[in-house]
Amino acid sequence: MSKNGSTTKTSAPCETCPAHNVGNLKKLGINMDDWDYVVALAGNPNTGKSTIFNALTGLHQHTGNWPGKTVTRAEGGFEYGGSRYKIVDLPGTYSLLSTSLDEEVARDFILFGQPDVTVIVTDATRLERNLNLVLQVLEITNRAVVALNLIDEARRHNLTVDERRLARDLGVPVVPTAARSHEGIPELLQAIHEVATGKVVGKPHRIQNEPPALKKAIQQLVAEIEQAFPGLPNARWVALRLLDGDRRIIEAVKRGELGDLSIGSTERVNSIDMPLEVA
Ligand SMILES: Nc1nc2c(ncn2[C@@H]2O[C@H](COP(=O)(O)OP(=O)(O)OP(=O)(O)O)[C@@H](O)[C@H]2O)c(=O)[nH]1
Ligand SMILES: [Mg+2]
Repeated sequence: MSKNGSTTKTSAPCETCPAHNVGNLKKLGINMDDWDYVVALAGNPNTGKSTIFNALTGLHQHTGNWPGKTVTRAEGGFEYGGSRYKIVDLPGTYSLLSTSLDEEVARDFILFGQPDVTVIVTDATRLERNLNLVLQVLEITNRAVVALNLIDEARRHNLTVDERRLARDLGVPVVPTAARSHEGIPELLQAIHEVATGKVVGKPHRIQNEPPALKKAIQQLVAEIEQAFPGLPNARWVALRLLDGDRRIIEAVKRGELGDLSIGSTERVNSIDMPLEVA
């Protein structure tokens, strides 16, 4: 039985030991011309995404104890277990259905940036609220890891989270972390590596029993969307949003812009919050 509940693990025990591999972390700062995998850091505002980003890259993204510090996406790199990773720090978002500009940057990248692994950083002291976004992200990808961050704060408030049970229920790895003191970072790195390389395959629970009429409508729309936008990931998600009347997605389809949504957020990257120094 793996620590990741219902996930499947096939590697030898020694390779999966975080202590064995942590010395392999090489912080690459902004030097990442080529990479093997892209990792997105998603999560509600103020959950410690930029703190994790800094711990992994050696960069100095702005952090602070108020929501909304990161307003554009920032990129950095690290090397681990023989692979080069590009990691993207995103603005906080409560929902993939959000409409504010900051939140759009995050949403567009998660949906259309095609990250190899999405790390969903949660606040262990406010888990219930944070699970909304976790469940939405797990609707669109099984290549995810949940970081149960601020676990030190949770302990301080005498809150305990059964991370094994949570991993089993969600169907993806869950790693407790206290990013500010680097607690759990080796385990998080290992989980990212295992998902990126396919050693661990997530099996999120998804709603299966849609009413027949909805199922048919989704099938029809997915076929049309895939024809209009070949290679688009998450055509099913787009179909659901269209059926839901999501104005931005309707506009994007009408204008033939769907495939460009992730490019749009790249263009929004400006100098406001870009990483500057390597530690
Ligand atoms: N006690 C404790 N504090 C943490 C931890 N991780 C981050 N922090 C603090 O929490 C605050 C928010 O951290 P950030 O990394 O800026 O959070 P963020 O998710 O990037 O925030 P946004 O960009 O606004 O979405 C900062 O004051 C961090 O020092 C942790 O594990 N434990
Ligand atoms: Mg941030």
